[in-house]
Amino acid sequence: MELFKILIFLSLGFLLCNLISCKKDTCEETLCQNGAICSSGACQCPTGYSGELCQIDDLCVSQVCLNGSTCERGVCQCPPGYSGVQCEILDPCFNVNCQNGGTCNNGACDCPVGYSGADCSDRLNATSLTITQIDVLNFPEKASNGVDWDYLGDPDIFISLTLGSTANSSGRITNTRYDVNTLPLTYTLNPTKEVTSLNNYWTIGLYDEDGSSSTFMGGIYFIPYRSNYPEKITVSSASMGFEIYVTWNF
Ligand SMILES: [Ca+2]
Repeated sequence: MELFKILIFLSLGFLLCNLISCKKDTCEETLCQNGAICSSGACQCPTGYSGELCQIDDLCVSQVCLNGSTCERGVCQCPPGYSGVQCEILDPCFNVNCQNGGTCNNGACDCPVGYSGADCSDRLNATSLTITQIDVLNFPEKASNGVDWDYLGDPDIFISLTLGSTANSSGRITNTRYDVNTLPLTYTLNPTKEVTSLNNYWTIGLYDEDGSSSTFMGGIYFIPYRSNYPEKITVSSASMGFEIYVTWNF
């Protein structure tokens, strides 16, 4: 019974083979390239290719490709880091890995403030900062007793900065801006103010200039150095706000 089944299978196979043609294909062993079609054992090359297997890219015959690049349709395919018609240009920043937000410029790292070294991996410690500008973002509309700062008009504002957690008008660092009612108020410091003791409290205070005396409008204490070296330090409370523009000194 089993033998009979095998015979049936073999017969069917022979029949199918004759119907479809089991003649050896002369193209079976021919590995035409670049999309060429094999006909009677010969590769029929598409336009622009030649050679027995159509392996020759005609546009690449006279094209020189350097630095391990390969030619395709007359164009050099450059390896990473290379460019140019012949891949002759090496990007000086290829494989240059600048750390901590540094950027590569012609092969060298430009480091952000607070970092140095060839790859910006060296952390620097600031010894001081220099305040160049202070923007007053907001100030109390009225005094704590609900009265306007000045009987006539708006307050005449100057800024103080003192070491410690208490404001003092003796630490005045700006001129007075009179009758101020528009925000923000920009004070350019001339001279600039250098601040050391970067891990201690400093207090920025606002005063209303009133002739021989001045009225304290409010103040906020803060620690200049936290964990990075920003271009401006923002200090704010519910009723006051400052943006302090600084440069860090190392
Ligand atoms: Ca005043």
